[in-house]
Amino acid sequence: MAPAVPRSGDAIFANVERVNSELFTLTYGAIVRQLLTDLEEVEEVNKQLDQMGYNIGIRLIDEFLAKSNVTRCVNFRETAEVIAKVGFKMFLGVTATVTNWDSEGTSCSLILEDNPLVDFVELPETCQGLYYCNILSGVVRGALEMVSMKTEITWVRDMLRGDDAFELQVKLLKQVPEEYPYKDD
Ligand code: MYR
Repeated sequence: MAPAVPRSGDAIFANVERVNSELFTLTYGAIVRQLLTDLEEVEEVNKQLDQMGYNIGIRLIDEFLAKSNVTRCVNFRETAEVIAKVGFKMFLGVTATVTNWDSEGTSCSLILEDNPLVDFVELPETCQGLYYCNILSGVVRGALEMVSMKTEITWVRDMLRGDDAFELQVKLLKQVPEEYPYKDD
């Protein structure tokens, strides 16, 4: 039966967004499940998810730069804020908090209190070593490599392992200066 009061456009869009996000979450879950079946070893699945993320990240950076209008960051601190507030929002629908900076400003943590990838997810005993969200670390690593930053990314906290948040440590290993493509003669 049709609703007596038509839903407003906003409500319909919110609903479409929710359904898209659920579909995305469930699709990711199906991919992880398939990898577990095919690869058998949890360590191999972790590697594969990271590699898939990396492959996505090296392509996603173009879309990110085009859509966000973000210009060159002055330092790694600014880059981390851009990833947390603009990148995560754009592709995951949530923002992260940047914290735990080292004194050189080359290592920090991105904290996610809310992570749509893990809605409906519970890890069975046999998957305790799984980094379920490893695709995210791969995406960030790939995207940063495309803007000349080599990074090492590690999960420090994981809610699926009983922690109170997701914490990704991002370490800048090397920043390759970009070469100016033309020479003045
Ligand atoms: C620059 O200094 O060139 C700007 C660098 C901005 C890098 C932003 C990378 C965005 C990564 C998005 C990750 C999304 C994960 C879901």
